[in-house]
Amino acid sequence: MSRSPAGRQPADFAMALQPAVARDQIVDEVFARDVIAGLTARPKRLPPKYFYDETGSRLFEEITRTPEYYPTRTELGILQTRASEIARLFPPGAALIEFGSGSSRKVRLLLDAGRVCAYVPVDISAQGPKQEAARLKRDYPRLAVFPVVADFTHSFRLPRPLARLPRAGVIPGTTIGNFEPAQAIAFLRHAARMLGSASVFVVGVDLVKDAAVLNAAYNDAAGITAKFNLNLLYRINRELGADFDPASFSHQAFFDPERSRVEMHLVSRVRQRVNVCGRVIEFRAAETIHTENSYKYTVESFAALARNAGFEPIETWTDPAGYFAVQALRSG
Ligand code: SAH
Ligand code: AVI
Repeated sequence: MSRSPAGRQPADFAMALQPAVARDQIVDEVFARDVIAGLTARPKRLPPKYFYDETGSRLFEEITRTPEYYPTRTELGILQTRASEIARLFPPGAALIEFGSGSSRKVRLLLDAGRVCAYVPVDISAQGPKQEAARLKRDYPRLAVFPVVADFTHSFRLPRPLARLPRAGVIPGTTIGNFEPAQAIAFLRHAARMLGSASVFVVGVDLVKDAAVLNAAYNDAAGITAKFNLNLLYRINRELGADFDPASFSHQAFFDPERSRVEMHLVSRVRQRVNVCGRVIEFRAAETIHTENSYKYTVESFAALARNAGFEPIETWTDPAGYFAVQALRSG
């Protein structure tokens, strides 16, 4: 099995915090290395962070508008009613760091509460933070916005002016669910170090629910999630010169109640060979590439995970159906 230089499993599936890497290296060498490591592993897999090129980020936004994908509108509903309560937990004049900011849509509700003087959107996708920064500066003229394009599974530098400000953090969108639980703990510890002691971290957590609801959310009738999943193959072709035939793969997503996660896969419809970075990758018919896990927690199981990472849960808000939780944690 091909391993990354650090000897770790590929990318998000086994996060290890490493020195910061430059953006162009992420796109080229690290992407190629992670793809080869994932496609030569058994079973085959690819890290979900690579979904988010320009097309993938746009498709994710489309997913959030499908009737089946409840997490976004449910979390927005919680934030709409609880934003001022949540923001009251931030120290006045705080810098708010958002991990995986995407369109920065949800954070606006927290910014509206007026406690925060600086906002740091962090995202692996270059489009999100930079485009949104201009709009945010227009809509919040007194807010300092410092967009950061970085992979938050690695350590990265915070903008210098933040050194003097108290910090708070937010990771909405159940992005935390895309980590293995052990990696979620490692990520939370890393975030705690960046935020400083006794700081508040607000986490969006998708909750365990009826399998039919979960299966529908990741298999929308319009096929947007399928396009989002298959876009990974188009991206590998475009950026790494591979020759995947995306039409010969199909989207698969299902809830595994034992592991409490939705798994996404790309299933090879036929026996085939694909050339990737000078390697020939063989697929059996029906063999899959495991592209994403999306863990679903209970309020209690997530609180236990957070405690394991040195955080104390201080408040939890849920929607009336109990589909989603926003948990405020305080670092030790
Ligand atoms: N916060 C938004 C977006 C969630 S989608 C919302 O709640 O709707 C997940 C976001 O995390 C995407 O914008 C993706 O580009 C980003 N992301 C995923 N893995 C990442 C990583 N390893 N480092 C930085 N950003 C990442
Ligand atoms: C960003 N992440 C939390 C989404 C999720 O639900 O796991 C990504 C996604 N995958 C398929 N649909 C949405």
